[in-house]
Amino acid sequence: MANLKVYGTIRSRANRVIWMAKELGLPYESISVDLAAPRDAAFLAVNPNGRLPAIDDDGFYLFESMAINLYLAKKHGGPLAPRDLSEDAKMTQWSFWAVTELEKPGLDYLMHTMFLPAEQRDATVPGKALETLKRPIAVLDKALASTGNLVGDRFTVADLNVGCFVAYLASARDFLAQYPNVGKFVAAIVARPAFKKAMPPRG
Ligand SMILES: N[C@@H](CCC(=O)N[C@@H](CS)C(=O)NCC(=O)O)C(=O)O
Repeated sequence: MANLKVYGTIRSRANRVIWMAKELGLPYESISVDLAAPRDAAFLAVNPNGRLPAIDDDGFYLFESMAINLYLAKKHGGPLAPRDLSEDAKMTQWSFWAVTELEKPGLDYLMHTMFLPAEQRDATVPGKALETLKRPIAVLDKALASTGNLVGDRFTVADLNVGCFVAYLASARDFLAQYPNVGKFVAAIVARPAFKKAMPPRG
């Protein structure tokens, strides 16, 4: 049995953590949690918020997807992990930034273009979400200009933690065309074998 238990499946924000585990080649056990049902005590001991994802890493409990991915990168090392304190700080910066700047408009876009049943979608939401995304995506475009990655010249947990919020923009072709570095970043991410295994198919 794997020592790493990931609460949540690819149909939740746990897909970011599953993507990370696959990038690192880590064996893990995926534990499905029914979000419509009352949470059981065993899961609440791991994440008292009752939200997904959370991990039980051989008795070490952690919640918040960005924190989990930073922890797994640093624990297992390799190219995805920071090499020094300044890389660590930048990876943390981009992870906080992604949640603050991208998550709300990103989810609005995703829900109303792909995930909600067609009859529940509001056709005005995706356009407003892309409007809100213009400012942070322009920042991202500039940050990617020199190496195509956010920290150093390699794919790291910073790219993964930001990439999980921008991969859905692959369908917003006209929008992405205005941000060529982000366009290349998204294309590279969705082509990664670990990403393909971890993410549910998108329209
Ligand atoms: N900031 C948290 C968000 C977690 C979150 O809201 N997860 C959703 C699933 S994608 C959830 O558990 N929703 C059920 C609920 O809020 O009760 C993270 O990134 O881990």
